[in-house]
Amino acid sequence: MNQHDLDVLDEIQRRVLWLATRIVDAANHDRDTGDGVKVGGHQASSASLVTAMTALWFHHLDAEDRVAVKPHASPVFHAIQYLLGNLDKSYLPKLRARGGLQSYPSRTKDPDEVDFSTGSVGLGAAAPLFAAVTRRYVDAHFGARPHSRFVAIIGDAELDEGNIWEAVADPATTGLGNVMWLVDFNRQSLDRVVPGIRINQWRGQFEAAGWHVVEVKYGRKLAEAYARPGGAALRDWIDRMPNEQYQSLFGLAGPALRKQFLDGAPAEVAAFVADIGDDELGPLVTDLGGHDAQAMLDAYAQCDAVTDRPSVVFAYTVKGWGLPIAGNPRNHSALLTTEQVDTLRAAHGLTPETEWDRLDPATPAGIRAGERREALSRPPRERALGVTVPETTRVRANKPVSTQEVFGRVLVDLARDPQVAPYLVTTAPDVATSTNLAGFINKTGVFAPTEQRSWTEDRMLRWTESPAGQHIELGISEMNLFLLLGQLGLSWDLSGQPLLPVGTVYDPFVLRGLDAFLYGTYSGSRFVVAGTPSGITLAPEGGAHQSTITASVGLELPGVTFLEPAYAGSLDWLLCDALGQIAGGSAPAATAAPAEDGAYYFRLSTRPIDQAPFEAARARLGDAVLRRQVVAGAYRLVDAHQAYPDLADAPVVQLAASGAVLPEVLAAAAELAEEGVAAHVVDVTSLDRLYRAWQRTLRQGVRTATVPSVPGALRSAFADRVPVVTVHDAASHAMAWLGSAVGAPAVPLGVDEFGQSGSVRELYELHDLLPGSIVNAALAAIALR
Ligand SMILES: Cc1ncc(C[n+]2csc(CCOP(=O)(O)OP(=O)(O)O)c2C)c(N)n1
Ligand SMILES: [Mg+2]
Repeated sequence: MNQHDLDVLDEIQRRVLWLATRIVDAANHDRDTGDGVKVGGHQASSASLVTAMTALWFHHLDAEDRVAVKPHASPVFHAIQYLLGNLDKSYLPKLRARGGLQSYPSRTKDPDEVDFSTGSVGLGAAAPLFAAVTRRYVDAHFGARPHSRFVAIIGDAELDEGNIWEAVADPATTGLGNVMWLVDFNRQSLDRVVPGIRINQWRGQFEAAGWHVVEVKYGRKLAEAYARPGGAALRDWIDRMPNEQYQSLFGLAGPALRKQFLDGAPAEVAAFVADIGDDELGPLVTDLGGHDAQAMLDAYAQCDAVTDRPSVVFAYTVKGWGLPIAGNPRNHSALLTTEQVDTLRAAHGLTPETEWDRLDPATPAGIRAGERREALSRPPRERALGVTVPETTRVRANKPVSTQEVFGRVLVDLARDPQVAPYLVTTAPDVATSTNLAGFINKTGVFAPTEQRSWTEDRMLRWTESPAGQHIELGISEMNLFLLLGQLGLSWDLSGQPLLPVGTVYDPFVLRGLDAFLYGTYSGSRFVVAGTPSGITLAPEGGAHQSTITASVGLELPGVTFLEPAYAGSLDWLLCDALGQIAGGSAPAATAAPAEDGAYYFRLSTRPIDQAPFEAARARLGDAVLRRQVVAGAYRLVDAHQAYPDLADAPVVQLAASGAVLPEVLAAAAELAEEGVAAHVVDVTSLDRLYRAWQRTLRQGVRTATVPSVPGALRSAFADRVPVVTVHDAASHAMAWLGSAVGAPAVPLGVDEFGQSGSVRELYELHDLLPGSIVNAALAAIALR
């Protein structure tokens, strides 16, 4: 790049630095929230990346490239979008305000176009890597899309997060030449100067995983000094200096800085810097490459040249670069004072009247901004898949069968549907076969970027790997599972091709990937995940494998619909419905309040259960009514009035349950009938949909100060206002609210302690889930009335 262009970039980056600093300042000093809670923001973390990000958006990036921005650099991102003309001026004073710029980049909440949400450090780093995995899959199945580079801009202390290394190490992420990670190597985290010199360790870890590593360490001034006679000693000394000592230089000037810099240095270094003036020494030894635009652009170009593996650039930067808080070990959350901001404004040649201006379009910098806006604009993407998923498959079950088995069979059947099949993609963290994806894998194969030779013949499992395969196998990392599902579910946007992603995981380990699960749903991703097997019904596996709180997680996670069917017929309907909703690509949640818009979480079991009760309900209610109720969240599996007509005047109770425990509940209802109590049995297929329906009417009542009505789904399943017993192979709390929704006392039964190994019967006994306990709970509920 010639000097003129570098000068233009420099002018732009100065404005970016100013705006990013002022955006945070305005949030804290111009707005009165009236609540005494600090607003906050990160001027130092932002300043650190100004050069690298200006070089990206104002020179390097193309329209098809996708970038994750380190959470604390969101002010830099928005300043850039503003200067490009993609963000309205009115937002600039609204960082961290309701409806304003979000504290951290948000796909779903920010007014400008964010490619990847960030905030929970580590996840934003890995997301573009999995977006690239998704792109490789899309290109192989649907034809090459326009080339994209997937970039993650991350903090150096972010590399402490384990999920980063799980992502880097997984064979599914190898060989992705269109990925670049840019590490803001400012050697500071939140609390401290990062101890020691970690770069060698990190370089080794990346290289061992097959990555291309670039270091941008020195700026032009230092590079020139190194080239002078004796400069090698200076270089050696700076390279060996611990972070703590180096960082301490930023707070010093004059002779004090020289003394600190030379503390422990060989005599040649002292001699070399002897004729460098006190005023020049500080700027020289802190002249780092991450603030040299040309050096950064060269590094980006080096990454482009390496096309067979991901790249990582370590850009040596100064946290708080260009600000009075530069390099201060306590600067992470530090804010400039109003006086410091006034001084900075004047130093940037701005006044209170001009401080929020865009670059003058008549100047070279303004012209560049206009050109870059054009160059980076891209057409809108279509979210809907535009295929119809059938309401039901041909899967039927006449003998006892588990939901996990049915799940696998439904997928196999859908894999035969010529409309739906091409878009199905499954993934699992080394549990594909033990969660029943084998049938699907046998039909569709395992995805590999190139054809792989198969060395073994197994008639039960044909593990053939090729670019045509539709299962993406991951190593044992539930974080990677949810990160990949999250990106597969955003492929309509990030790769121009909607997909129908389905993942499986042992239910207890949903918690292991929970933050990535949350990350995907907060990003607006849509996918199906099956947690299977679940609960203490996984009896012999013991307490370490038995999930208890996952039902609550599914119920409470926004952007997730939690489903726990017990029977083949209801699972078939619910799974088809979930995929159909994803295929439909309904409107964002913000615009359509009651519409479901997110992921689907099925909690399943390996316990085979008798299907006759469901078929009896089908015969009683008819397919259409039963399906509507199953999809709405609950139906009466046994209607006591019809099942026990001679108990017309008996006390009535409702037994509500989800999933694998229904056989015990049915047995309890029969026992209760013998004791002269009429018990309805309600199969709750989606606790989540019931709760949401109830919440909606309650909220409506709260907001309009009117009496809430009982929602339809609850009314049809719980027609009587009579005592309730809830039975769940999960923490008892998740269903306990049903009593108050129905308007009657409730006794919740469930699993509130860690389990142990045993038989299903033994463990149900241990946790009071056998029919006898359910009967006693029903009598207690009646007594509570
Ligand atoms: C998962 C998670 N844990 C903790 C935090 C709180 N936190 C935010 S920034 C930060 C330090 C980040 O340091 P670094 O990545 O080096 O960023 P920079 O120096 O550029 O600010 C921490 C601990 C977080 N955002 N996410
Ligand atoms: Mg840092």
